[in-house]
Amino acid sequence: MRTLRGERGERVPLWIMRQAGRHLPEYRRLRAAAGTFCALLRTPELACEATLQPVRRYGLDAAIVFSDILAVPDALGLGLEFAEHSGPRLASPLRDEQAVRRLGPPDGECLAQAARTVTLCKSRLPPDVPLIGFAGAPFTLACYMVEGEGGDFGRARAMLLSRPDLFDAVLHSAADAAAASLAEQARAGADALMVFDSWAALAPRGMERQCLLGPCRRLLTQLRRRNIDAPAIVFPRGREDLARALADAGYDTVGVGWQADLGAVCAKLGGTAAVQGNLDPAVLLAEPGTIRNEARKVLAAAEDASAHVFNLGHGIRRDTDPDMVAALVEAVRELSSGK
Ligand code: 1CP
Repeated sequence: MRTLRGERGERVPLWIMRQAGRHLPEYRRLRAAAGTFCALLRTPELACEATLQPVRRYGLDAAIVFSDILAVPDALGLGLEFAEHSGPRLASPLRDEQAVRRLGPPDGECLAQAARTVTLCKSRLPPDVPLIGFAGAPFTLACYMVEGEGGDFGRARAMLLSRPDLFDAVLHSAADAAAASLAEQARAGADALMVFDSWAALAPRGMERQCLLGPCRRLLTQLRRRNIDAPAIVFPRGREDLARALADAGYDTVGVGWQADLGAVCAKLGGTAAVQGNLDPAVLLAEPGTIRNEARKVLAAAEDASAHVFNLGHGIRRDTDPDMVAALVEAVRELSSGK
């Protein structure tokens, strides 16, 4: 928690994006027992168990609540479904003006689901392991809300260019709903909050203020206005050039994607925010010697940051061997102690 606020501690803390998920055999068993991904998400007892699994196995320094960024579009009435082979999708994407104009506030009961998982997790986590709540950033959420599913987001990009007024309305709705969800998670006990802008790189050049910075600022302003003071992490994957502007907007920590130059991002931040990241997830497919070397490089690149939370530069791959994750945890602990 101190690191997220920019203080260096006795070692560099570590957690892993998508640490709860398919690379873990115990997650695959839990998921099979739940029947569907949505059942797992919507049953606090099971979602709590998924949250705790990686913490138990690896002794990580933080837990992240088991939920999904698509829970917010679901709460906005777009209908989350999970197709076993193609992944999550929204049943009613926003394809025309009428659909956008019909958007209302998020369903409270829907948002309360993640909050109930948070409460349960907090009651079961060791007191020295903070819990991270999260939501999608407005742009990434808007892309899914218009498109309905992952891919190249062609329809979303077309709406953005042909009807910027409509896309703006989607961005506003996404920002407000994400802020409401994060506020609920914080009130339920989430210690830190993370905003995933996984598809930030799809925003057209010259439109970053409108698509990325403005909406991320709006989200954070709404949180702070609700008196939520938990540290906020933002992950502008592929647009790390915006790190300084996001720090100036008030984000405490900037997550850095694996393709970005971590040292250069730290230099640009000049101590205005802590950094999180950014080991290439593919490194975990290698052997412990390579993992240790690459971890050392990441730690060295972040040496000039005000503070550093070690993480991958995107989610862990499902074909990762848990023993290699354990090797990473051990390497980071050992290499960073004394920093
Ligand atoms: O069991 C399964 O098959 C489902 C796999 C899975 C999991 C484990 C999905 C589907 N979501 C999750 C959980 C999840 N998603 C968490 C909590 C667990 C943890 O991190 O340990 C988090 C933080 C997310 C965030 C998320 N969901 C993002 C942002 C981060 C990122 O990876 O870029 C995104 C883009 C999603 C959408 C999503 N959910 C699931 C999939 C396969 C996708 C990608 C969809 C697509 O674009 O096609």
